[in-house]
Amino acid sequence: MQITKDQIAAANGNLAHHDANFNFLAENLSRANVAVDPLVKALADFQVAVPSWALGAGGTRFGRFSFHGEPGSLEQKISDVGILHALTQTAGAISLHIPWDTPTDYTAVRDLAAENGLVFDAINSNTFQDQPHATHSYKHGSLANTDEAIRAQAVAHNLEVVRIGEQLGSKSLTVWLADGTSFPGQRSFQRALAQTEKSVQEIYTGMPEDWSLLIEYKPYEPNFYSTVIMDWGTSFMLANACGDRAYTLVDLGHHLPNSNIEQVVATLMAKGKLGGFHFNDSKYGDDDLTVGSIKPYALFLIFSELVYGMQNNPHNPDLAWMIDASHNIKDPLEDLIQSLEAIQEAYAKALLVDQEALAAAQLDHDVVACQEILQGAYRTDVRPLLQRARLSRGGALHPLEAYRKLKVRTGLIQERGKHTVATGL
Ligand SMILES: [Mn+2]
Repeated sequence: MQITKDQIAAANGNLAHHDANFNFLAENLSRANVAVDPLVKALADFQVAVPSWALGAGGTRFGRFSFHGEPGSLEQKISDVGILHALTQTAGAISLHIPWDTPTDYTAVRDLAAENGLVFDAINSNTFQDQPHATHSYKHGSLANTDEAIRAQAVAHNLEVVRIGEQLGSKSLTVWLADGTSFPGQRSFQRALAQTEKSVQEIYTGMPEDWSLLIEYKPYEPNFYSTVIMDWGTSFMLANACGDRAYTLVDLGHHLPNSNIEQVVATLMAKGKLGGFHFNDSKYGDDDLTVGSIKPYALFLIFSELVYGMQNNPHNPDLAWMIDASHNIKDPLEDLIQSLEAIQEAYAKALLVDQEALAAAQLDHDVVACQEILQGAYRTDVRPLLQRARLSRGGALHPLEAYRKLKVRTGLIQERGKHTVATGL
């Protein structure tokens, strides 16, 4: 199923109301000396990857509830991202997980992505579960395993993922390592770290020279006593041990409660080592909830540091942006539309922060003014800017409304039937 620009234009209807809202905001912003056109362009250019695993029903360790029209193949997942991109014009990339979504026909997959205006972003390996026909089990770890043969198998898998990514035009590999322990004394922290460092170095050395390695961290889960790559510092250290094209990847849900993620972002960008970013939201842990659904102000503060870094740290690479969320109750496409909107909203508000005034207030030790500057930007209703950016690319004025008006889910159910899909999750 594909959505055409004509269908979207029809769903948009009369734009007079939007024009009035946009002009009102533009007038207010220009009074504050903010140029509106560059803002709209920055928003229109901002693209976030959707991972192949976000299109199906996720689940918890208690169960998984399938839904009608759920994509069963990689091709159907690409087509779902195509629908998202057609409506929002901000989901122009897909991030594959191997082996869950290993292509069988590369030409067909590449063509289908191109047809939908999508590129392949960072590709993800999986050594957190055993693969069919694998010689060794990862029950006691993969890249950090005490057994050299098991580590070698995990390194070889990562390099195989790189080979797959090369055929699709990906340029980076994301490694998230589940290795860790659930009980004190189970393993030597120092040996596990040393073995992990050696393994990631082997992966890094085996990658093509124009590829980047993104190292993700997470404090706990699936192991509950220790995780080998538990925090940004460990990831940063491992990236440095690999080389210039190895970076830290920040996942919003991979922090202990109340961590100052905006400061983590600032520190990494100052050192040119922030390579990737995973969006989601959480109340307690790695909840993988809709972006901006719980802590939108924290998201804005994080985005403010991202924008500051993008403007002031030219040695930091372009980031691989991705939504890393799971959908247990909502229609994943509707949830992803909400997430994309929240990301764009936080980005737009961060772009509105008057960096010069903020720097001056900081130098004056005017704490109150600093807060006013940030909150002034945060309180601005930027939605007309987002709408204008989408419209400039042929997207929907109101993506969620258009999705429902065009009866997308009904169309997908008609196309795919009411079957239940089993996934690796
Ligand atoms: Mn992640």
